[in-house]
Amino acid sequence: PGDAAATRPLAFPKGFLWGSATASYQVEGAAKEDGRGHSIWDTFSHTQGKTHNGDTGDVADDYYHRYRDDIRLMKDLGLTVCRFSVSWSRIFPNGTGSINQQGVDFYKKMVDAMLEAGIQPYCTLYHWDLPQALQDKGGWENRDTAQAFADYAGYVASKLSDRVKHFMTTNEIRSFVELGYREGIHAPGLRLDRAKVAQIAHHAVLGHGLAVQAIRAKAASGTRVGLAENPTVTNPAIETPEHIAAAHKAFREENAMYLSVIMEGRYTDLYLKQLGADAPKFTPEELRTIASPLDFVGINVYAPTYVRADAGERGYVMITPPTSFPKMASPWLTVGPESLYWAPKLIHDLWKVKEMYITENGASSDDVVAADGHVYDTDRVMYLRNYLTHLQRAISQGVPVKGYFLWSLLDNFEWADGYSKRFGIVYVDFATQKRIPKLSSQFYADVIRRNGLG
Ligand code: PNW
Repeated sequence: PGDAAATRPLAFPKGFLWGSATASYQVEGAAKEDGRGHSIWDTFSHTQGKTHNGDTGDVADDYYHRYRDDIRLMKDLGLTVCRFSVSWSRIFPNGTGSINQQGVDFYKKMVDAMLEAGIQPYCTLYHWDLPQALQDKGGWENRDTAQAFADYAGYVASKLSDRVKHFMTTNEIRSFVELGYREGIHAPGLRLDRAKVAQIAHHAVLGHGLAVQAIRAKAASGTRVGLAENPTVTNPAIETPEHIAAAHKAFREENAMYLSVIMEGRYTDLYLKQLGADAPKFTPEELRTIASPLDFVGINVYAPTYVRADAGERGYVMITPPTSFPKMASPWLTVGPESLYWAPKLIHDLWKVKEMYITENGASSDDVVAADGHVYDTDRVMYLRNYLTHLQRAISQGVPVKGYFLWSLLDNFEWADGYSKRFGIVYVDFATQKRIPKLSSQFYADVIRRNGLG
């Protein structure tokens, strides 16, 4: 493979990192084993009516026991990186205080298995499974949770940074704040007003910033720190200068409570004006903490939004797509492959970020096992090929994306959708735990082998 796109069409740069992503509660199972404490997702999934079919993560992919086999699957596909998350309540069963050594040992062993397979681990510290003991004290409504998170993050980094070089503080602050505390469709299942939600979002970005500082204080030198956020991706309706300018404005404003304040250390004027008396309470020092410098920015990219230029104060308006807009199996997952061009491109243009990763991208499909025992997920292959084509376009224009983590290797516990929505490139028969690589596994292995699409 050549150095960039120059030699072959649709080639990725030499050394580009190809991986997959998972999260503790979605794959591990072993919910009651080895001293793990309760998390808000245990509570939520065991509350009647909260998840599809009453599904829970009690067993999930049983990754806790099967990780060696699953890491072998990754190796066979040619993955060189893997993103996983640590379950906070395996380490601190009560959120703070006493440590559960068995939890620490599990992640050490699991990471060592990755390293032995030639796979570099990327560790997320918070992928939504808050210890229930902290929710009992208000969860992210309570500012103390931000400090508790930093203490936990620093502790994990001190224990794993001899073998893990990359840490992400949080996964998708936007999702856990809005789905968990505003819409009530994820744990802890609350429906709070916008003033409370704004304050919760502030505590969460503050937790991120405090965790960045704690990791830097406690981890081995050379440790790299970032996050995995899912910004609203504001694609220009058409790629003309006026709509592209609108897309830049929209990206900052639509992400004002999350990525923008993290990158800029200030809430945008329009955001504060729009919230008025409902704006979060904050100090200048908190804003500096929130904007602690990062070594990399990870973004999870799925559904698009579209914007057009407008003469009003904001300079843009969001477009509601027609009902005929193409979707994957999850109703929210509209297909907009150019999102994988515009998301990193807009971030690079706005904030001059030097290192980025696509920390998630993938699709749900109504997978079926065919009579011959295979799974032919041609829609997922189409989705991935098109999104990756746009990622290649961004990289070939100098946007510094260093790696791509496909969500996900295995079908897993898809939160409120339980096991009804499959995102894996490997099919899981949940009754037997049998793994069947889908057509998309062959596609991905081929992309990795050729380091490109052409
Ligand atoms: C991400 N939405 O979640 C999460 O990081 C994963 O844990 C999850 O399994 C994956 O994407 C697939 O859903 C999202 O409603 C959940 O827009 C919901 C939305 C976006 C991302």
